[in-house]
This record gives sequence, C-alpha cells and structure tokens, in this order.
Amino acid sequence: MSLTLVVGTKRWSSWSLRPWMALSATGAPFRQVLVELRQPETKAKILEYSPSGKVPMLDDDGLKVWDSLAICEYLAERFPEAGLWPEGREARALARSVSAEMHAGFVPLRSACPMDLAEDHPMAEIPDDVKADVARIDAIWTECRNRFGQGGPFLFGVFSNADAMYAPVVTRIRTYALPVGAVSEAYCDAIMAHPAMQAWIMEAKLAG
Ligand SMILES: N[C@@H](CCC(=O)N[C@@H](CS)C(=O)NCC(=O)O)C(=O)O
Repeated sequence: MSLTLVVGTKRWSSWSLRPWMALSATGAPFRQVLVELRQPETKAKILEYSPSGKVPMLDDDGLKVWDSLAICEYLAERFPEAGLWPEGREARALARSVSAEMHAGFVPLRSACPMDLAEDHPMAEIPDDVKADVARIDAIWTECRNRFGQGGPFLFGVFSNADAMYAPVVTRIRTYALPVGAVSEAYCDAIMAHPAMQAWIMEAKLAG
C-alpha cells in the first residue's frame, strides 16, 4: 500500500487540512507532497498531480481521489476500522449532513476569515453575515456534542470525518477571536490539542 497526500501551504490550505486530519486518524503511513500556494508556478505544479488543478489530492497506489470531502469519504471506505463515520445511522446521517453543510457553505466566514495559522487577526467588528455563520456553526457543534458526544471530546465522541471537515473552522474561531458558547469552546480546545492538528500547525509556523 502506498498512500500520498498532496497538500498546499500549511499556513493557508484549509481544504488540505481536512484529509490530513482524516488520514492521520486512520493510522496508515503516508507520504506527503507539499505544493506552495500563491506562487506563479502553483497551478502547473498542482496539475502534475491533481486533474482538478486543486489540492488536496490523494493517490492510493495510482488511484487518484480529489476534493477534500471525497477523500474523507474514500478513507472511511478504505479504512473501515478507523470509524471515520459514526456507527449509528442517526449519528452518521447528522455527521454527513453537517460535513456537507461545511463543504458547501459558510462563504461569508470563509471569505472574511481565511485560514492563517501563522498570525492572529482578532476581529474588532464582526460583519453580520459572519456572525450568522458563526452562530450556525456554534449550533451545529453544540447539537452534535449534546446528542452524540458522550464517548469523547469530538463532535460524535471519537474523532470522525465531521471533525476533519470542521478542523479549519476551529482555527478560524481562534485566529479571528470569534465568540462561541461553552460547548463549542471546549470542542475547539479538543481539536487544537489533537496531535495531527498540533503537527500541522507546527509545520505551518516553521515554514513561516
Ligand atoms: N472543493 C475543493 C477545493 C480545493 C481548493 O480550492 N484548494 C485550493 C487550495 S486551499 C487550491 O488548490 N487552489 C489552487 C491554486 O491556488 O491555484 C476541496 O474540497 O478540495
């Protein structure tokens, strides 16, 4: 088995962080290829690996999977023992729904607060549309934790693809000092303390 994950600059590439978290949770050894974003040659370099011209991209012995959510889905199927989706049908349905909601939405938050792991940018005034996104995310996290979080500190107790999908949002909550409730704060602490998250942040900071 030979797994390669192609990722973008760790400071900024929120999409790459998701499958990195999910793949780390499987415990499978993998190789990483890092492509520097925001360079004149970025697009050409990514196209050497990824037909979409975007990172992340996973190569599993020549089988290519791209788009962060598709990679997380693939990993759940490829490593069933990792439990990347919750076991119960109801919990799994909610995990998939909130993951898809993240993947397709929260444009105001993503635009106003891009992931930046090297610097803090506390927001003095939070625009209304960003406030609305944060309120919805706070409600999602609180619902998942209250309904299904008994088995551990993550959205569905043990780490799942839903956590992988929301990990970059957690960093934005912290980087931009966005206010969330107590349940969500504790959830942010758990994600920030996750060893894969710590490793990613350390590399992001080292690279400047
Ligand atoms: N929907 C895609 C989005 C991927 C994406 O937009 N990636 C950015 C980097 S975070 C990218 O590759 N940009 C290409 C470029 O900068 O030229 C996913 O979920 O993987």
